Amino acid sequence: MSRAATNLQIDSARLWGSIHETAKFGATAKGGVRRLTLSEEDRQVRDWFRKACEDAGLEVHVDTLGSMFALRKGRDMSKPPIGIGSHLDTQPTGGKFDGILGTLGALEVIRTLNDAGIETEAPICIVNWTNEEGSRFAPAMMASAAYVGDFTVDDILSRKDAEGVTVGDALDKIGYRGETKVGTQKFSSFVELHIEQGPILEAENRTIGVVDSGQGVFWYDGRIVGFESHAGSTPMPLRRDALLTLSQFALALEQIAIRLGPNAVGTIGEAVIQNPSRNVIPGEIAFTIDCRSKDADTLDALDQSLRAAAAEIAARRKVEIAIDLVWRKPPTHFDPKLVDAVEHAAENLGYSHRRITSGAGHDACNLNTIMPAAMVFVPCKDGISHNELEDATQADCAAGANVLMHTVLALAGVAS
Ligand code: HGY
Ligand code: MN
Ligand code: MN
Repeated sequence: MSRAATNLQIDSARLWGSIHETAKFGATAKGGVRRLTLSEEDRQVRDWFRKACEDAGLEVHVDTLGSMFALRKGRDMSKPPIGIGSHLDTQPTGGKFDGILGTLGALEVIRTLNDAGIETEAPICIVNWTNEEGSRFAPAMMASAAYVGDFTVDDILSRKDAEGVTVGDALDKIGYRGETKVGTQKFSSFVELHIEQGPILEAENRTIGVVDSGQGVFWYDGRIVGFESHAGSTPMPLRRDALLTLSQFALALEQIAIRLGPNAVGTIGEAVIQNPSRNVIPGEIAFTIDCRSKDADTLDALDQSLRAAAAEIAARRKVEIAIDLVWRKPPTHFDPKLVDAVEHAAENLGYSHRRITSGAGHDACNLNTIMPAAMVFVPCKDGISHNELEDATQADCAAGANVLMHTVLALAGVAS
């Protein structure tokens, strides 16, 4: 590799500026970002991103699920591109870095290669994957899951949000139902830069996480059917209270995850009483369950244990508890050669680093089922994410983008 390429560093101030410029799309009073997928705020950041890519000389195309692909030509266009990128949608209480760092870090890599006049052998393609978060429409990592064939495009287009709006309608509303068939854009490999969203790198004072694996994820939709009745005149022993049932199940889930830990977590993130009223005993509740482990057997044990707990509580309380598995993502083991390439880049750049498992799911986890994929992590403050307090340092973001860039240069090859 030429000396110029070997010593190449991204423009830290430009990356930091882009991160904070795009944070205005969906900015919240607490300093976070609320940019639900396919919302007006998502449209605004997508338009910004498209223009920034076009200004960087990239060819942008959009697929039928709204994922955006920005291609930088290589000397040898017969080679499939290296894919880089992440997502621009956020959680309702999201931050400035989750997903955004990986997408804008990828843009910064391209901007830096342009400034240096470096041409790569293979092309490079940035991706903004639609609906990584899975908050408005389930499942998470939705578009990359369809891209790898885990779901059909029609199934995904028909998914509805809490207001009954379909993915297809939401895409049309913001003008991002693209022409390109999902899966058209091929890659030789995919590398994603992301904040760790956990406390390990910061606690160990490491700059780079070389991600070699990712937790598996089970998502469930739950429904409890008890019996509405008068809050005043119904004696406690006669009640079939859906909310108290859920409370008992939630505590049981917590105990199951603790018992099966330390590589097991369980969360009930949504619970909606149907027809709520202050003086009616809740008769019906819809809720969600998110279970994770890096170990497949532990995931299965979580599944069996929570189902057994639900059955026991339902019998004791004379209610029905239905639990449907709506998404099953096995644990990820990233491509060893690609993981080595990330590690070599971090080593050569002189950054402290360590191998790490991702607690969060990522689009790279889906891509890894059909091509070599890997991830680069950087620390986030106090390990906080999916919270408006999410924060990271400019130096760490730049370090992550430098590792991404040098990993890509190693994979793509430098023509000039
Ligand atoms: O749920 C996840 O792990 C990701 O943040 N969507
Ligand atoms: Mn993310
Ligand atoms: Mn996230």
